[in-house]
Amino acid sequence: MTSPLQNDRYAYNPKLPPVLQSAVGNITAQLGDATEAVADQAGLKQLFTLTYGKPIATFAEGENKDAGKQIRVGVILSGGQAPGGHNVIAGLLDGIKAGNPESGLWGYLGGPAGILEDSAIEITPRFVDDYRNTGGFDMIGSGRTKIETDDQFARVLEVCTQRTLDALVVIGGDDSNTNAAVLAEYFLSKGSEIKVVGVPKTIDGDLKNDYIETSFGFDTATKTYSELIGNIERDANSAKKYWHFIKLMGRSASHIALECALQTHPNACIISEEVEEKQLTLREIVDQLVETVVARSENGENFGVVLVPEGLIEFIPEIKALISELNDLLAENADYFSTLHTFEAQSEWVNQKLSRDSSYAFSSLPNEIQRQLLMDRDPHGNVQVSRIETEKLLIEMVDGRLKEMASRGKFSGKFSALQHFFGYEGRCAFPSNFDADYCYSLGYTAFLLVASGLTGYISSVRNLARPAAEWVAGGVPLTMMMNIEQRHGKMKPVIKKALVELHGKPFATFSAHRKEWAVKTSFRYPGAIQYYGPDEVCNRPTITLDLEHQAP
Ligand code: FBP
Repeated sequence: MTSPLQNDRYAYNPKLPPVLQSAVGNITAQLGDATEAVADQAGLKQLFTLTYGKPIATFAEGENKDAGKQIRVGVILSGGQAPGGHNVIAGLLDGIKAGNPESGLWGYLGGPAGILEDSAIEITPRFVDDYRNTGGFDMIGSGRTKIETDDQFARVLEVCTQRTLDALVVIGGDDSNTNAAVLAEYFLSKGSEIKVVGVPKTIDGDLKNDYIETSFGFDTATKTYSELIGNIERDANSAKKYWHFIKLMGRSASHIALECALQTHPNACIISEEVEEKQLTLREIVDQLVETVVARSENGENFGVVLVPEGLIEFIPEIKALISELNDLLAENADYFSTLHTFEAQSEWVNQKLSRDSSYAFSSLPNEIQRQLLMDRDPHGNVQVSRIETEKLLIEMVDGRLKEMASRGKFSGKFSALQHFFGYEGRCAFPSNFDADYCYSLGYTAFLLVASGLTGYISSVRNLARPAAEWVAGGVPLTMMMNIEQRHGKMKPVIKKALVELHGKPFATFSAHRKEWAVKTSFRYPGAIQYYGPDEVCNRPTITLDLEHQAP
């Protein structure tokens, strides 16, 4: 049973960059100069002998003789859900069919694992119509299986060859697009002509650079969280009795928390990148929060809102060192650790094995957080930060400090705190008009990259802070976005994660206002995402995008 909004959104026509409105046979890729990777150029050149240094592609009007060829394309959704994924597939399919109605698209089920298992369905226009402009990845599902061994690469090539695919489109974040780059190189090295094209997805917003201005899903997710935060702020300002500590998704970068802070003007928002830069200890972070609570209480305001990025815990120096030691320890001793059945036995063993500093840091954490740090790792051996209740940890520590101050007569206010975690609430929302338009354009562009014979590229739609009528479509060679980093003890080529730039305009804007927002109630209420109505209400990009790309 579909909802009225769902029915209405099926009929929404995404706005496209002007060049994509021409017939596909009249859209050609203009290629620029050879490119270089953002760092470690020599090493990357050796690893990607066939795909390194390709030029940036920009689509313009001009004859494309190959656009009408009959082709077969495979597509996967990889990693966490992000609003607009269905529209990428819709745009891709519509492009493919505009090229040649006999061409076909196959969706691998459940993410990268679907390719390894060769589990796919044909995506037809009739099938896609039930998903246009709606959230979720349920059309074909997603997953976090990583394709990284030689056997897996060989298997992917085997499956794609057996299905006689001409191209594979990987919709994912930095890790998945790194995989796409490696696959493109691998296919060529094996003499295969199957093209690999990536699409930038992640609500976290950390897959971006000059050519990928934002990853899709960030717009809708942050607008959804900002609506919820604004509602909570209004409740806090009405009841005047609670402090709300709100953790926001974003496993590494704090872009989501920063954007939500710019939208809602909370009393505090911790930015992990700043914590790392200034090497702030947990104690210092708590001190800053305590200062804000005390200052507001002196104004008679025993309420407020604090935003906490999900990844914070890994940026606090002493906890970062602790987590890294724990990850290695648990990976190296997985079998033995699994024989320890009680938390007491586990923590005793861990405490003996950790370095002195890390053992101290571990012991100073509340039991519940210790337990969460010892929980199951993700498939890559990392602690699952979204399951660590950092917001609760901060509440407990702030509460402890205030009680201690109260006992010395230094605090006479009240501190009653509630915790929230906003993550899954925003990942499958109906895409905003921005994400609906952007994603459809990204999918259509992915087809054009394939139809232009390009491989090892990521679909790119630029000039996004301007109306869609001024957007520019093209492709960026994936190797250009890579560097070499140490991952699990090995040096690996990876796409560089874009963390919050402390010299960038979004952070500078926040930083210029945060002192005032801390003490004076300055809440801003963004309200729900609007799909119909005036442009400034329905088609505004995020403040982050606006600030990063507005004219100097
Ligand atoms: P991606 O990086 O795959 O886009 O996922 C991001 C994210 O939403 C993070 O913000 C969060 O930490 C994580 O997914 C949660 O993962 P899971 O869906 O596996 O619980």
